[in-house]
Amino acid sequence: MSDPRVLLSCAITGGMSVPGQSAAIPITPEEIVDSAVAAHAAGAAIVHLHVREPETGRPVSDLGLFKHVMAGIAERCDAIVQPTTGGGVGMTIDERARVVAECRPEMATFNCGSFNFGIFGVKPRPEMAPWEVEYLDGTRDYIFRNTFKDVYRLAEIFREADTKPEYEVYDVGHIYNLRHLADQGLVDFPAHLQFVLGVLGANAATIEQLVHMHRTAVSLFGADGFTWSAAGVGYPAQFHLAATSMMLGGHIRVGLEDNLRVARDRRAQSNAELVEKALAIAPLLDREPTGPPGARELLSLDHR
Ligand code: KMH
Ligand code: ZN
Repeated sequence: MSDPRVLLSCAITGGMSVPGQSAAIPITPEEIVDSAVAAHAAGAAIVHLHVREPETGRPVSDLGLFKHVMAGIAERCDAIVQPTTGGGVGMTIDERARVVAECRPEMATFNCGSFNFGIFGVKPRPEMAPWEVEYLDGTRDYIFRNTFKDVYRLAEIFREADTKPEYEVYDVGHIYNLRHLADQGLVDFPAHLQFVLGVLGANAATIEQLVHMHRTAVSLFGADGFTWSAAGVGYPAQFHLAATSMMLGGHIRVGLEDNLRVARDRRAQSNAELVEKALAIAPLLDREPTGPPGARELLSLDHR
């Protein structure tokens, strides 16, 4: 029998959505801290973080905001705090990874390849400011850049900081990119992979594609070479992939970064609500939600 423990990561606010999409999206540092602490209380072991300009809600990578939010969460709970290195349009990899170099978090995201990232299909709403509508439409021409030069450099920064990468793979080719990095001696094992499915520009959020990507990873790293989690973008993908992942022995990610609905006809009021729904499925599948201490053990983070 495989380990029944399942760890949940909650992606609290995101770096692609805009505030007018949902009033539930936390914006200010205080809102982000409160939402992360509540997600932890609901059962999240990891909180995955972006930060936003407090006045407008525009996604930014401001180091001061990251420090403020990370310290605020650490004061109130023991969740694994996982900042993004996704950055924003036009930023260099060193700028994107400054939070890793300066704050040396236990974990941070490590994106494994370049691809289109389109959210221009989101309908403009009356709540959106003009910049938000422009921002969404601007993703018609947006490439999420993670070149080989970028990822080689990123690997160096993570090693120097002793930060564990969560390898974000959005498509099958990204898993081969990761194998390439491993062949260069740039990956420490066991690695932790996040299969992020459902972004327009990468792989679809279907059960078949999740199974295919998981199998590909097993063929490249061996079943003991990695731990993994699945993040479905959109509704009902978020919960369908969570259930599939739990059946296959994986971990799960939910949160307002990836999905704004808790039921077909109901928008989520909070991250905690999404966490509660996903974890309610766990016992039905003989999986036991584990908090930060168990997650640190599963991810070999306890040496720090
Ligand atoms: N900024 C997005 C294109 C992550 O959190 O590492 C994706 C992103 C992923 O930022
Ligand atoms: Zn993210």
